[in-house]
Amino acid sequence: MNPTSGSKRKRKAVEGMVRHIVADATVDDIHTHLYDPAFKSLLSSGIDDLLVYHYLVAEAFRHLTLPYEKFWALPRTDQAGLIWDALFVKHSPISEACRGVLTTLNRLGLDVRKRDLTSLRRWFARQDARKHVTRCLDLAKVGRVYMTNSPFDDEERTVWERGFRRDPRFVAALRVDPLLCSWPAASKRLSNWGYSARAELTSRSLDGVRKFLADWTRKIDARYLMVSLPPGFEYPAGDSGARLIERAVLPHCRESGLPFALMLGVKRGVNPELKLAGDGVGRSNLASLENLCAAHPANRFLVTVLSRENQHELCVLARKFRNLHVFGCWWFTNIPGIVEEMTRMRLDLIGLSVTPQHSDARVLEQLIYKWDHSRQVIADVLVGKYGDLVDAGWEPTADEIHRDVKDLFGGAFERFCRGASEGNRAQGRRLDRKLDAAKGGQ
Ligand code: FIX
Ligand code: ZN
Repeated sequence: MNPTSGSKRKRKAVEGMVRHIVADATVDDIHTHLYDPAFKSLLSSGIDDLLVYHYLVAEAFRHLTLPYEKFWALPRTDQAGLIWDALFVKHSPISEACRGVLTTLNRLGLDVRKRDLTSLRRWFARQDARKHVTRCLDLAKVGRVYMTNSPFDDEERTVWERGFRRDPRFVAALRVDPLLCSWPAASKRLSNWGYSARAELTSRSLDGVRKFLADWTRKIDARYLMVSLPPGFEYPAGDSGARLIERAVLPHCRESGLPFALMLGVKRGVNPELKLAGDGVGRSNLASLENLCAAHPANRFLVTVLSRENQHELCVLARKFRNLHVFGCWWFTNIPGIVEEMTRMRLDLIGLSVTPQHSDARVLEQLIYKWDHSRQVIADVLVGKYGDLVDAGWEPTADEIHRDVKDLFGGAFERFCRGASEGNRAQGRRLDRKLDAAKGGQ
C-alpha cells in the first residue's frame, strides 16, 4: 500500500519531532570507565588519552611496524604521536573510533582541518579541569555517568578508603571480575583485607565474600554489581565463578536490592602484546543466561553481549524473562551499522523496555562523540518506527515521544533497577531462608 500524501506529510512532521526530541534529551550513561573528578588522574582526558584509546591502538598496529614492547616503552605523547601519524596523517580517519576523535574535537570548537597535534595539545592544557568536565557532560547531554568501580584496583581503592566528597553526577557500580574470574588470587587479597576467604569455597569463604560485597556496596553506594565474562561461561557449573555467583553474588544482590550486570562474550588477551587492545570476541552460550534468569526470578540481570551472532537470541530471552534488561551496543558492536541493526531488532522484539546504548567511554571527551553518533542512529531507527505507526493510522504525540525517549535514555533502566530493590527483596529473603535451610540439612 502506497502512503497517501497526507500520511507522507504526517510522517515528515513526526520525523521532525523525533529528531528534535532525541537530539535534546538528557541521557544517563549506564556504563563507562570514567571516574568522579575527585579521582584526579584516574579520570582520563585530553588529546593524548583520546589518541591512545585501546580501540585506536589496535587500529594503529595494522600500520605500525615497530615491536609492541618498543611502543609501550615510549612516553604517552610519543605513543599518541605515532597513532596520530598512522591513522590521521598517513591515512584518512574513516573508522568509527577515528571519526569519534574528529567529532569530539569539532564539537569542542577545535579546527580539525589543520591536522596540528601540537596546537590541539596546547588547547587541552589550557582547560580548567572541573569546568571541562561540565562542558563535556553538557555537550554530550549526559545527566548521570555510571562508573566502573573495582576495590581490586589499588589506586582506586585508596581513594575510596581515604574518602572524598562525591560529585552526584558520577554514580558507582561495583565491578567483581577478579572475584569471579580468578578466585584463588582474589581469595588471598580478601584474606589480606581481613575477610574469611580461602582458595576452597567453604561456607566461611562464601560468608567472607558476602561481607566483602556488602561492605563495598555500602562504601561506594553501588547501584549495581557487574562482571564481564568469557564466551565459555557456563551456568550452572561446578567452577568457582558459577558457585560464587550462585552462593554469594546473587544472594547479596537480593539482599541489597541491586541488579547484577553481565557483559558476555569477551575473550581476554587474544593478543597479550596489545595489552588492553588485545581482547577479542567470542559467541556466548546464552543457555547459561537462560538458566540464570529462570533459576533466580528474584534477581535482576542487566545484560549486554559482545558477539553480533548472540543479539537475536538475547532479545528472545528478554521476551521470556522480565528479570532481564538488555542494554548497550558494546565495544565491537558500537559501530553505526551494527548499532542500527541491533537497535531496530531490539525495538521490534522488545519495544521500549530496553536501554539501547551506553558509551563505555574511557576518556572524558569521548562522551561527546559516543553520544552524538548513537543519537543519530537511534533517531534514524525511531523515525522509521514512528513512521510505520503513522502509516497504520496511529499518530504519536510529542508527549508520547518524549516519554518513550526518556525511557530509552535511562528511564526504563531506572525502573528496572528500582524493581530490583522493591518487589524482589521480600521474595529474595524467602528464597534465601529456603537456601539456608537446605544448606543446614546437608
Ligand atoms: O569489560 C568491560 O567493561 C569492557 O568495556 C572493557 O574491558 C573494554 O576494554 C572496553 O573499554 C570496551 O569498550
Ligand atoms: Zn566497559
